[in-house]
Amino acid sequence: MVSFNKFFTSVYLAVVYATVASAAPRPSPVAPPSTHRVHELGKRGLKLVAFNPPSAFETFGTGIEHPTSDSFTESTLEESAVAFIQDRLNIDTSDIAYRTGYTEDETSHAYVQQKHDGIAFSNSVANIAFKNNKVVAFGSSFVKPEQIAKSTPSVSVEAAIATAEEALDGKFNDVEAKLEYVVLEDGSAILAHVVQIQNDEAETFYAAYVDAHSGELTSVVDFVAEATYYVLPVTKEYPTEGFETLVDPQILAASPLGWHSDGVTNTTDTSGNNVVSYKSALTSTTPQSAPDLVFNYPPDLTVAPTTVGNVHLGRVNTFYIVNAVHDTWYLYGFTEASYNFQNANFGKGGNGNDRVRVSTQDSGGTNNANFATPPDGQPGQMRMYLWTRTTPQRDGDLENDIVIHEFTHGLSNRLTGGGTGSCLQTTESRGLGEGWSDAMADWFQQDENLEDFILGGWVLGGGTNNIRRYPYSPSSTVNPLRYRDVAGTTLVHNIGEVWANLLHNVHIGLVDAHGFDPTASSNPDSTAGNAVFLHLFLDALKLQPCNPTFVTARAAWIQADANRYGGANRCLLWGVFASRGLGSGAVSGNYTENSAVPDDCVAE
Ligand SMILES: *[C@@H]1O[C@H](CO)[C@@H](O)[C@H](O)[C@H]1NC(C)=O
Ligand SMILES: *[C@@H]1O[C@H](CO)[C@@H](O)[C@H](O)[C@H]1NC(C)=O
Ligand SMILES: [Ca+2]
Ligand SMILES: [Zn+2]
Repeated sequence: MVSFNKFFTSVYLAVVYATVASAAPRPSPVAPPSTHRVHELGKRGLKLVAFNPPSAFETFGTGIEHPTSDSFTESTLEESAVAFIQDRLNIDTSDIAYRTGYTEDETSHAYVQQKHDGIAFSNSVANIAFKNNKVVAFGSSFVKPEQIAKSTPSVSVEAAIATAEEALDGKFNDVEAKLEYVVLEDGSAILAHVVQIQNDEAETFYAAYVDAHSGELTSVVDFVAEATYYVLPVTKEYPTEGFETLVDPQILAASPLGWHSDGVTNTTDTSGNNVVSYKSALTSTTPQSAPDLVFNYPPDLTVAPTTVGNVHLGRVNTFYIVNAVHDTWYLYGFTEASYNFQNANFGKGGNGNDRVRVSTQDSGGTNNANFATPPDGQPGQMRMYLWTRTTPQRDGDLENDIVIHEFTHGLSNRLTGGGTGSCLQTTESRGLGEGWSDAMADWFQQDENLEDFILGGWVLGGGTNNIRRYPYSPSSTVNPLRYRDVAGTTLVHNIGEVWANLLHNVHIGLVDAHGFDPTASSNPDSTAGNAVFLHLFLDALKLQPCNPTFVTARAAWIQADANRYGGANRCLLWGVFASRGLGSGAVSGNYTENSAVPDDCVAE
């Protein structure tokens, strides 16, 4: 966490320097991949890389003073925003165009564009938040272009439209064309005619940017969204944290045809290549609420989960979570070849026809959930139940940690022993299985603060309610569980708690060492501690033997680190395991504790 913040600050400073330094030469901007999107366009497969300058972002806690702090209430939002940017970036007010803004919950948000000769920049923007007359946040991709094109076009708008129609295989839709500046990756700003091009048959709809001096198509904005879901984002645990509208959350590297196609059949409901979410019968899915894969079923948590809208929401949320988790795991190595759950495998190995079936609000039980993992090639079966501790009852389908816990049984059972679904059968290994499931739910819902983690709090009524005996925590006061506590119990969840808490602490150790990356779930190349953790998690499952023990599961983590990171985290891992009695002399079978680490890991 510490190192990530440092990194972030230095990036910000570098960007601000580039912005305010006037004549001084600067290196060409090194654009991270997130500033690019490659579009494949039209019938000719034309490829265009759209560039968006990196956005610097600063937050200021309770806020900082700004030029109109003292007169904020008499100033318009536009005046305050323009004055702040003018002061902060040291640029002329004529280069700043206020676009829009609003005030909500005592916070005012202003959205601004860069401008030159009265013409706005399309991809150079800023946003400012004011609270209590102070600035609390500032984001900016403003640039100081090295070259800027003349503001009078030398190519006609008609010629620009013809170029765009040809390249994008569509028709100009008569929405008035406009002139805008566009910043390119080389630091220059071109003048562009912006025209909208549509093709209803091919379902394409673009804003095309045609250089108003050279006549070339330089960039596009793609308006077509593949799908929209109103759900609880996978990074949140409880419905009380707020549902959100997510547009195109699928990761194409993991689900190449999106979430609603297996290459043969395309769907418009909560069934797809990775999962089908249904109620009572496999065919009883939730349809899109509007065309083009919009799934918008807002919750009403004041009425029973079994009311129609809430049933829909349960299916949509589990459909989304299983897909999102499928995609993240895929990037970290749970693929067709390593026996994952998909109907079509696109020729990439493994057995197909085994997408996950999620039975939502299943009537077979209450106050629980489960997941059955048959061998690769047969569908995984998740059953989610209603919880009866509250009035109205609560639906486990809406509590993401429970859904992720269950799906992780599929991960651990398929990766251990090579897809048989038969290698977590002993009491100890089933206990470890519960531990992986809790630890995975914990991983998805952490941010850089790595707080103590409670499982199943909301379905039990919220507050400090916890399905487990203790929160997961590095503190031995909050969570005293140690390796020796495995002795004498055959309760798999109690055994799992020991393992999950060890992994919680491994996660903290890795993030302390390597920082936290909030994009890790879609970025397996990240070197941050949370990404390292997930790699080791999956790698170790693949390495460990059939029916592992704490001792062999520990050895698999250490080997996974040797394989992937050359043992860079070996002593860190030993240190965490030893801290709770799973040191190098710990004994399997009778659970005798030991706090030793290998000699080369002994601190000086
Ligand atoms: C089905 O969906 C895929 C992926 O979005 C798309 O490429 C394909 O054209 C669609 N097929 C039909 C018949 O609509
Ligand atoms: C645990 O097992 C080990 C190895 O078999 C043995 O040496 C040790 O005495 C045992 N400890 C206890 C407390 O039973
Ligand atoms: Ca499979
Ligand atoms: Zn479980």
